[in-house]
Parts: sequence; structure tokens; C-alpha cells
Amino acid sequence: MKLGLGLYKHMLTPENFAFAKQAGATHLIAHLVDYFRGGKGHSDSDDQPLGTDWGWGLAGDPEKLWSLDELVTLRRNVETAGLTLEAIENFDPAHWHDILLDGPKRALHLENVKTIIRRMGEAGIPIMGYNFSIAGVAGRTKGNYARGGAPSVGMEGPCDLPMPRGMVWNMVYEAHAPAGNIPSATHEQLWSRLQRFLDEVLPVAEAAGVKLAAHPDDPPMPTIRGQPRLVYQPRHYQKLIDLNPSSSNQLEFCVGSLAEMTEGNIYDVVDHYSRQHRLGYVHLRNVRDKVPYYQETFIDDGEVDILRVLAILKRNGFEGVIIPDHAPQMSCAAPWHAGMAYALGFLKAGIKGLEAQS
Ligand SMILES: [Mn+2]
Repeated sequence: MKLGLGLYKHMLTPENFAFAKQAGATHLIAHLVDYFRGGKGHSDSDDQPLGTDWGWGLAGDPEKLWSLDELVTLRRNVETAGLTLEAIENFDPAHWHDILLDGPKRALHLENVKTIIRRMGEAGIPIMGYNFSIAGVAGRTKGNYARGGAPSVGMEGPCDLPMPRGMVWNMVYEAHAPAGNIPSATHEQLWSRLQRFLDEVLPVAEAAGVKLAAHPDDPPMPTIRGQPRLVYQPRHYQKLIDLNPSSSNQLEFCVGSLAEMTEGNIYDVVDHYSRQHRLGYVHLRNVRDKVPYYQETFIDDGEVDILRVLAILKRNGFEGVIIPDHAPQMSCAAPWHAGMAYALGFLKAGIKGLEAQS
């Protein structure tokens, strides 16, 4: 098992690569979507995306896909810092919104996704993490939920405010969309959109040597903003895997989101999926309680025995990358970094302890 760190777009700097290396990480997961650009209620350099009724920020340029040059440069910069770039996390809503919405630009957006995946293969980036969701990460709150009053993320009740036109995945892709709301899709419609997407894209991903890794819904509610969710109970992940047998059909296995779900025992869930060797990479964080009322905690402090999760992953032969996902922020001059360094140190010790036993 390898230790990694996820970095948001504005954090992809030599200083943060050095920080990851210093904290014992060997791998990075990079976000290329600038979630907060032009957003209300967030600064451009926010580092704890939540989701309010106005979403995060503006999606990127629909005409400008990530270029091969950009991807290669990123990989090289990461390697210069002595790290490996394992994955890109999340498509830009500007590039694929009509795949999620089954809108008029679907065919164009499918070509966008295929182009991005081919370029990733060429650039030597092995995994694309994605979240097939109409509302995206919305409805979370921020509070002093973690030990010692540390700010972290949680949920304080359902969130079903309608979604305005021009918005998808909690970002605005069309700033001057006509007034009104996006009609609610059904769960069946959304599953069939995912099925079509996987059937069309997975052959390209396989040929490019890239794995598509699906994040479960965050937060894992049956609906958010009146829109259906796909993976809001642990068993739904099996349905996703069973849609297509391709070895590129993988999971961005978020233990935190899975632990927030109302069904299932988290250790059985980790065992069930890691046995199938379908984990692209793992988000490992701790929580207290379940949706729609839960709180993220320090990694050693929630309801999940993280060391037990690591032991199950090791026993089932998981050899991929584990990242802390989110962490509560600590009271000091560098709240995000201190929180991440704490989580990374804990995970590093857990992994070393298991290696020493074998
Ligand atoms: Mn996650």
C-alpha cells in the first residue's frame, strides 16, 4: 500500500509537492478543476469545499480540454519532487455536463471525455477519478465538529433545494442560463446514463491504459437538490461494478462516504470490495454518525477503526494509493497542512506497522 496526498488545483505548487514528500507520501492525486473560481462565499484559495445553494464556483472553459502538454508537465513536475502522479480527480463540469444531464451536447461531451482519457494514457497518468452525479458534492456544512473544536465538514439535515438551470455537479457551467430549475431525473434514468457512459468510454480507457475510478455519492443521500444519487448505500457499488466487466471499471473507494451510509458494516464493505481488486485508489478518513447528520473527525477519533481498515486492505492484497481525502483543520498558521500532516503521519505509522508484521 502506498501513501498519497490529494491536492486541489491551486495547491499544485512545488512547495506542496515538497510538503507531501516531507510527510512521507510517495504519490499525488491532482484536482485540475478550479472549484472556487468566481464562486460566492468562497475565496479563490479555499481548501474545504462544501456546497451551498449557489454551489462552488464557475466551471472551466468548455472549449479548452486539458492538453497533453499540460498533463505531461504536471507529471514531470510531480516527478521532479520525487513523487508519482497516480490520478486526476474529477472531470470539469464544463467538459461533460450533458453526459450527466443527458443534454443536447452529449455526443460532444463524450468525445471530450474520450480525448481526456487518451491524453492521460499518453501522459502516463494511470487513473481518472470521477463522480457520476447531477448535484455533486452539495449540502455539506462546516463546523467545529472535530476534537478540540477543529473545523471540519459535516451535514445537518437533508438538502433538497431545487437546482437552477446552468448548474451541474455544484458548479455553474452556464452563467446566463434561462431562469428556472433543472427537472428531477429518476434513479433509473441516472443509472442508464451511467451504463451508456461506461459502455462507451471503458473500451477507450482500456486501450489507453487508464482506469476510471468512481467515487460514491458525497454526501450519500438518496437525493440531493431533488436529484437522484447512484451510490448512496454500500451495495450500490456492486451494481456499478456489475454494469461492465472491464478491468478499467474501478472504484475511487471513499471509506468516509461509505461509513456515512445508513446500511452496512464498514469492515465488511471494505473486505467485500477490496477482495474483488477493483479499488483504483482509496480515500481514507474518519467520521461520526450517518447521513443526514454526520461529522468528519480526526483520523484516529471517529467511529471507524482506521487501522482495522488498513489491515483488511493489506490482507486482500490492495497495492494502490491511499490518501487522507479531507482532514479537520488545526489551530495554527497552516490549518490545512497541519491537519493533513497529522492524517498522513497516522496512516504512515499504520502502514509501517502492518509491513513490520508481515
Ligand atoms: Mn472521498
